[in-house]
Amino acid sequence: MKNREVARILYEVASLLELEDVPFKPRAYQRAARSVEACSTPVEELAEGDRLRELPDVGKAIGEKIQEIVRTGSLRYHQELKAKLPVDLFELTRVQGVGAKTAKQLYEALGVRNLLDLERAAKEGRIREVPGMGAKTERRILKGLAEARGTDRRELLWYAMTAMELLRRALEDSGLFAQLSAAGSLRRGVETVGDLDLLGVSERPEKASRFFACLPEVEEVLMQGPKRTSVKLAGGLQVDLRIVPASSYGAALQYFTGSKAHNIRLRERAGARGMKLNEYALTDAEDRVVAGKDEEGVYRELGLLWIPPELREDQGEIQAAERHELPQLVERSEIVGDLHVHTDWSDGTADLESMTEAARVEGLAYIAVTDHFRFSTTVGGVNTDELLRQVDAIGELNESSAGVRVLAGIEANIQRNGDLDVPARVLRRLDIVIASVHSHFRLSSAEMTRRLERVMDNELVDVLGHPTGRLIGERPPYDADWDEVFYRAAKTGTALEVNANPQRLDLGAPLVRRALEAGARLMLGSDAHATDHIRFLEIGVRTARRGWAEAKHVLNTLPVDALLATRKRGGRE
Ligand code: DGT
Ligand code: CA
Ligand code: CA
Ligand code: ZN
Repeated sequence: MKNREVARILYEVASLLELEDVPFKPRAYQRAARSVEACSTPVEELAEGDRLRELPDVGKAIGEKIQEIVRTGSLRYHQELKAKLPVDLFELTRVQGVGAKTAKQLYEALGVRNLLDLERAAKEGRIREVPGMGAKTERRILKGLAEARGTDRRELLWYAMTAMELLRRALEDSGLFAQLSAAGSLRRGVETVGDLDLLGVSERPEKASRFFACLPEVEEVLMQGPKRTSVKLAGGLQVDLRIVPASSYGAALQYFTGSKAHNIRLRERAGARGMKLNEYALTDAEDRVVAGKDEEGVYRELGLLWIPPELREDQGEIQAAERHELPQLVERSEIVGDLHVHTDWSDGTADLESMTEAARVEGLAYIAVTDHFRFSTTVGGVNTDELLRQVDAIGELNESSAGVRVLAGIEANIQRNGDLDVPARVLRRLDIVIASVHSHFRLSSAEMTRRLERVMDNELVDVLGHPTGRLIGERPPYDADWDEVFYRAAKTGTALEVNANPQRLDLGAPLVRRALEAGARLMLGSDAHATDHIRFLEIGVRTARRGWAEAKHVLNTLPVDALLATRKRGGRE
């Protein structure tokens, strides 16, 4: 264990004690943490030689705690304290403007547990609603978040979409725009977005662009004019608004949607046909406008079907459009169930009934409750008894409520050797089993591949959860031979998850495409830990579409009985 990780636990203990108003101790832990962090010798080495006391600010009591951490990988005292406040205090309090007290308040009011939750709450304007906080606190936190991760970070798709929605609604409500659309990477559904691109048509471009620059979300105006306005939002995200004549709207939308690689191919194609394509129009050899007011026209005049933005990456989509062989991409409305949902039986914030109700509001016909199975290093999670009680509770819920059907499931942990931590007799009682890697991330590619193959050989495993384990901008995928894994998934009939959590989107689009080529099937899961997370499904769908997925490739486009019949162990017993 690295000094930094030991220090992190000590820092958290300090914050938790501080919240409990324990005198003196918090500072003691803080100093010890700093001392561990600053020490160039690995604490493991010091602990081994019984030399921890050599560390400045580490006394007998804390020395023993460090021993425990080094020996067992965790600290019981820390876990006990954390049970009362299961949030990532270390991460949260690193954000300027968030102390332990604020973190606690945010957890109690909004269920904020980690940076992702904090970011979401801030960007969705929910922090200002918390009693005693207000818009100023929210702004400060947004600024702190932007600083905490440097200015050049790309925005996760979900937040970019949230910001775009706010802007678009405001602009539409102004009545100043005859047409308006998102363009750029956001329109293509890319998992991270560098800046937002908006395209509009207006009869009063001067007024429209001034209106845009004066929106309350805008923190800084970088450039303003009737054709182009660039601003920065409070969260640091840049937005470009371009206003074009109606006759050029389609050509401009095509151009500013990109991708650049797709546009280059398209321009080449125009050239080869004696035409010219730019952001104003498609013109013929005599400079006559052939198309420009809508996108369909541009593609049509180039001899192509209209290409969905998600495919515009120069990955064969132009050839497919030419041969009328574009995929029938899966749509959000075709997703009838969410197969990855957590409740407060494990680390979710909402109870079974609330999650079910949220699914109903989202128009779903069924959900699978797949809480975490308890294992030593995570807080929360159901054990065998609780899981069986949950199965009964789900049975009762299904009896009493017509409407959303609830499947009993689990998100089991894949152990290092590819076994699950849940006994098979318990798994047999469940409708659906997701198996996920939550530990031992750093195996060799060969060992990880074998591990995943072995778990998919298990006939009780229906889905491999967030298959690569990546966290966008934070943790790379673990090493494995993915084509081997996909091949085994296809062979064993194990579905691969497209986890729709904004920071996961795992499998990502390129791997989705390879998985489909190997013949594997997908499962879309929101991995919801709160009621409004079910809406993440939207970006799961966007990711699947970018991987050329059709409805027939996605399990949860099936009605529930057909879905259950696809399992290796067959339909309902
Ligand atoms: P981003 O913002 O980094 O997530 O990615 P995009 O794709 O939104 O890129 P952005 O905002 O720089 O430009 C928007 C679109 O405008 C881009 O997808 C294609 C088009 N575009 C921008 N610059 C060029 C260029 O130099 N050549 C061509 N062909 N297209 C461009
Ligand atoms: Ca952009
Ligand atoms: Ca841009
Ligand atoms: Zn999960």
